[in-house]
Amino acid sequence: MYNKLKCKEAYTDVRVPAAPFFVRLDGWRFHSLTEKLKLKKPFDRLLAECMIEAVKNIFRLFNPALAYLFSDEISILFPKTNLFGLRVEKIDSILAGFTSSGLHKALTKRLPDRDVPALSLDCRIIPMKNPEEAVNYLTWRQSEAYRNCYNSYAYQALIRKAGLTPQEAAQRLKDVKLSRLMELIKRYGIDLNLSDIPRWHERGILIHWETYKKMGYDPVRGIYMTAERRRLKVEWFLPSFIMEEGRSMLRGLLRDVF
Ligand SMILES: Nc1nc2c(ncn2[C@@H]2O[C@H](COP(=O)(O)OP(=O)(O)O)[C@@H](O)[C@H]2O)c(=O)[nH]1
Ligand SMILES: [Mg+2]
Repeated sequence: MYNKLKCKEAYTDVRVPAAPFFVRLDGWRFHSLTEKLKLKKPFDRLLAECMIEAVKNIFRLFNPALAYLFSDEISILFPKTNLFGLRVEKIDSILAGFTSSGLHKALTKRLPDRDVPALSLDCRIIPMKNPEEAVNYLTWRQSEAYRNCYNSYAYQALIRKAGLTPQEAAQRLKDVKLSRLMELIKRYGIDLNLSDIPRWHERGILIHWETYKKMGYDPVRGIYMTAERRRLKVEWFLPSFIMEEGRSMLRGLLRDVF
């Protein structure tokens, strides 16, 4: 009888065909979460810093190669690995769990006077064939970051400066092209020029390992030596991944991943 029930665990053996792969996490109903927490609109650095904190914990636990984030989404690239036997249910649920609890912990620490509600991110897996596909994936997500950025500024401009209700503003921005979003922002004059929009609002944030040399005392040999160490680097000022500078930066970071 119990064996029959075991067979009903129909998805246990669904596996990612092969690593490397990205996982992409997205905040569930973060519109309402950010409203409840009264975060700054359209961007609050505190949220980005807390997302980074949650991602750093994933690096410490599971050693991915790099992560890219903007708004409430995070893409994390795992190199050749046998993480959880590549089982989809395990990877999705455990990564979503750690990221959600890590973000909750970070927000609670940074906002001690606010009751941070329970929160969750969803999680999906995107297998990668080669470095070029990974570069294209990141370029695609960065194009979403651009879109999200201009959409958010235009939305705020329509509400604050043009007097539209949130519903009217959302309706007005449906299926609007990037160039039109920029026009709207200029027309309704947000308080800064387009060129003053902080880079990370527009292009997102990248987290990756970097190696550095550290001088240390070797007590066995009784001498000072330089040792190679690695640490996490957070890039808040990214180039565009469409341009050569951005693409060669990504190719460099992906060199040992495939
Ligand atoms: N106030 C504020 N809200 C943010 C920030 N980053 C993301 N959000 C909110 O999170 C939402 C994320 O978009 P999406 O995933 O499409 O919507 P969701 O279904 O509500 O999670 C945005 O629409 C914003 O409302 C931020 O820095 N500040
Ligand atoms: Mg979301």
